[in-house]
Amino acid sequence: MSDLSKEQVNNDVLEDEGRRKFFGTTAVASLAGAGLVMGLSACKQSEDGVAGKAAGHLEGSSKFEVQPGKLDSYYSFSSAGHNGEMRIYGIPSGRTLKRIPVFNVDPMVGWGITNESKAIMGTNADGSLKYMTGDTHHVHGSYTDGTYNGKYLWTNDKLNNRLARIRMDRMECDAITDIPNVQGFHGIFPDKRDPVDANVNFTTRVFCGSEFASPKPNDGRDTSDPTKWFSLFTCVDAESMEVRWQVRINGNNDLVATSYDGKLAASNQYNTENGAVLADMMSVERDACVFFNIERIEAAIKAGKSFTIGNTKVPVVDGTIDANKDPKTALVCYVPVPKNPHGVNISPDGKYFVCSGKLSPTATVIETELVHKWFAGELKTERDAVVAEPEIGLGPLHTGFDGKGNAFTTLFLDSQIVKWNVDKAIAQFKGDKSAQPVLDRIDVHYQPGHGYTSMGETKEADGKFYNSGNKFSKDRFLPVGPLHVETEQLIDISGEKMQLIHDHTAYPEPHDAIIVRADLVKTKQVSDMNDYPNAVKSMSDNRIERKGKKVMVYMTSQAPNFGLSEIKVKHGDDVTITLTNHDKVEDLTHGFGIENYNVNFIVNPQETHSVSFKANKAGVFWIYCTHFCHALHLEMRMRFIVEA
Ligand code: RUQ
Ligand code: CUA
Ligand code: CA
Repeated sequence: MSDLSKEQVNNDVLEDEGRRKFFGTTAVASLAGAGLVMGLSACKQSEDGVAGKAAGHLEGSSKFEVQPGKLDSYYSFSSAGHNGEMRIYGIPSGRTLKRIPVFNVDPMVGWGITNESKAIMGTNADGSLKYMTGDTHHVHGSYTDGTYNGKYLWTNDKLNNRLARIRMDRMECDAITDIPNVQGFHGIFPDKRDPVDANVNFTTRVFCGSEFASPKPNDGRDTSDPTKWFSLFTCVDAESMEVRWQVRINGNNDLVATSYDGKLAASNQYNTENGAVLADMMSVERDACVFFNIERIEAAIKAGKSFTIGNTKVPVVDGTIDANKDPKTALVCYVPVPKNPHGVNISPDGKYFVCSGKLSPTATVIETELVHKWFAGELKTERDAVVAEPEIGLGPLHTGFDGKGNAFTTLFLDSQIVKWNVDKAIAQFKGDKSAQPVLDRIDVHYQPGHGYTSMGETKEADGKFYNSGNKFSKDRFLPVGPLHVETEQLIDISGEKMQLIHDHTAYPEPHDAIIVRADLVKTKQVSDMNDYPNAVKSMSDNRIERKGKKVMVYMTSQAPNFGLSEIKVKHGDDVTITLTNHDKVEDLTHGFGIENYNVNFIVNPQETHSVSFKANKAGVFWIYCTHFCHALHLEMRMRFIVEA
């Protein structure tokens, strides 16, 4: 540990005995144990004259109370980490509205249990799920002309390297795509413009970064030679969800952001060293923010300047540094930023990308226009695209914007959110000594990872709310055993000073989220029976068909009845049950569970779902409605009889 960082640790402890001791030392010590603190330089908070407020004050919070019967004004769509799902919260209340199963199995709705959901998730030849788990970190919505159009959400699976799409009208996953030849698929960002714009000659895409280099193809070759491993940046078609192309890069991709003009995608890199072990990944002072010139990449692919990997058909272009020395033809621009940066976010006016230092107490501001100039050959070095690098605090990670020129960055080590002004940072970088970019700090509890503002990733950023997604909750809630709940803290950013509104809980372990104005989201509250090709459309269609050992059961539900009173099969039969809910009333969902058969799913009004399983136990097994639907809900049951 360097002397500076020791001093910082001591300061942390002295400044505010109780609280800072609690997290400050543990966090810095754990990083120090990993040798990480070496890269940190001290950031004296007194220098900018802005001290963190002791939080816990709830001034102004009642102003944001969502009273009984009133609705939230925003949706927050959140990832769920290694729980594998996506979640919806109401903002400002922080109430959980829905958990959308995506890469995980969820008996609440039968995700991973019904044939329809298994088809989306992907199955092996024997019908079992290919994967039952995932790790979602990033959620982004589809755009038209720089703001959300309410059509789709996407999220990544870092664990099994898949991109999932959620239909926003139903808030259900409708497609999952495997990203080939990558590992550690992390950041995603869609285009911010829509192909319906006649001036734009592309279809909407989703850009995907991957962190971990791996052998190509990863079939057992080169396992002991990491110099041959590399990472890929991937483009997926937003509509077809097919993988369109990939770019071979030096180093890794972490988070992803896109420009507002549809021309650039950016990704921060913490491992330009291509290190396979920790010490190597921290060996250089500067890593990079890499910019992908989408137009040139697509032109190169059109011109056939691509290769493929193994049996994969996806065209791959070469975006390595050596192959992109001439800016005028380069596909990729590597802008150096200090050190192991994390997070890349673009300001709502589209002018600046901000990359946080993580191991440097700085945020780096890169001007979009100057990146374009580099590609035009009009800039001396890549680093000349950097227009500011303010010192903002320790462990900066993610940045949100208020649309009024201010940035809000999470400081993991300082357990603070810092508000800083982009123009002032630029003036300071130019040499104006009077410019003080840091405007305010607020303590959060504890160690924030992600932070995001209301509409902050759109040109309609409204500067109302900031949500701090904290990584440690420690003492903020009733203890519930060793696995702690996470804290999310909502902050009012409408005034000069940030004000804590409230803490709300999040089941582990969300990462990034977006906050979307409620009027942009139009859901369908009742399904259309015609959207289900296997619907059992008439009550008189309730029947059981047999073909050899295959038994097909077609059934309806209407409160408080199932369309059949029993299903009789033989031991060893392959049974498929298709159930259509004929209830039309909003909220009238039925469940379908078979005792001791591990079958459990729901049908919302007018929906059809099916399950297939082997009747591998003889006997009488009650089928009952699992979802409360009617005064006679308990009576809504039937028999599954398996003859020996
Ligand atoms: S990345 S802190 Cu996906 Cu920051 Cu989570
Ligand atoms: Cu149908 Cu409960
Ligand atoms: Ca590094």
